[in-house]
Amino acid sequence: MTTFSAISAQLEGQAIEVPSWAYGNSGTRFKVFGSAGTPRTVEEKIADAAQVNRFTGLAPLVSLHIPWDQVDDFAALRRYAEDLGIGLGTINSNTFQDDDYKLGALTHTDSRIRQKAIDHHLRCIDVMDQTGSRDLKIWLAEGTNYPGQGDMRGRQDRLADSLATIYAAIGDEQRLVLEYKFFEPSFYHTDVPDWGTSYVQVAALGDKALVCLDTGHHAPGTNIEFIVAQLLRLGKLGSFDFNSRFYADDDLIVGAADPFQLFRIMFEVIRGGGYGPDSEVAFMLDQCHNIEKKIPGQIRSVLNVQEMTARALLVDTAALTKAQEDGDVLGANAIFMDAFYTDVRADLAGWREERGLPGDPMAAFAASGYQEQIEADRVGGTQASWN
Ligand code: PSV
Ligand code: MN
Repeated sequence: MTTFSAISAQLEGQAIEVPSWAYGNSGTRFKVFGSAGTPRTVEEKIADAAQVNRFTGLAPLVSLHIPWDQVDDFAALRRYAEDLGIGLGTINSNTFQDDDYKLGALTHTDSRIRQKAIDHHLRCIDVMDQTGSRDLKIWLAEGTNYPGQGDMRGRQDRLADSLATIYAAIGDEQRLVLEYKFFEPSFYHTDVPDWGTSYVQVAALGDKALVCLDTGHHAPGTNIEFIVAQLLRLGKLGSFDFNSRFYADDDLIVGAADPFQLFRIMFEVIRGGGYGPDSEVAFMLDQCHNIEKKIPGQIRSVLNVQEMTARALLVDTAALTKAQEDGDVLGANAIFMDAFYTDVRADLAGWREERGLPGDPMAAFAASGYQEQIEADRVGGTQASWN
């Protein structure tokens, strides 16, 4: 099997973008719990995100959601983030919390509402120009609840028209990534339910339009790594929203529910050229920390991605290819599993220490006093939340 020292250089430069909303309060439809130290402002969210990078060296960008993270001066917000050693990343549009969009936004039959949703995306592109963000991420909560409620075909056509108008405003260095989700909040049909629909829509737009794969947005049992392989093969994998799930869109810590799935995904990412300095695939977290502390939750998450990346890099691909070509079914499987079962935690701790990072970022954050400080300082105001 490949050794850790043979792959350690490939861990250099790994970047996992963190979502601003992970630091705010979140919950289920039953309850959103408040917690001490939760940010009240966008700046406080960014300050918390900077801690994740400080202790891991893995999270140089924080992604914003508009309007959750609306501020008057995005250029100033960018400077604020840069002073803390991080940048502003993907801009997420939000067309799921306005009464006008109850029956659709980019797909609505009413051209006034469609235009309002398009204008929101154009404003997001203005924000990107100020923040220096590369990606506009679009997730649409659109669809229908009852058979016959809407014209599914007409909605697809209106979606294509609306996306084309938005795409025309995307700058040369910018990209549009279209996320899919198989259900929720619409339950009969969703307008962008799967990677195929996202692919069809972005392929019609052009090279700067790509698919965003949220790991939580698939039916149980879906072979997500196959989708990764296919999208990379087509040159259309733009970005990931990483999280993990037991049932549906649980938004739990990536790698927590099924680390083997994360390993398999990272193996296909590497296999397909989606990892490393020559790849433009963006790796982002899309998570909520409903009951655990949020900054340690994010630190744990980026470490899980790094750990499964290291294990995926350990696969002896030459031996694997030979076993596959020889028809050695169990031999090939054993080569794959050997890498997955390799404990790389001590090696990664040493790798971090060599780079001036704490060997155990979770422990170092806990010892830093930052959590106690924000819990003492952030009294009063309104805690950030998803509504
Ligand atoms: C929708 O479930 C989603 O995955 C989209 O990425 C949103 O931007 C995010 O969650 C936050 O609501
Ligand atoms: Mn997502």
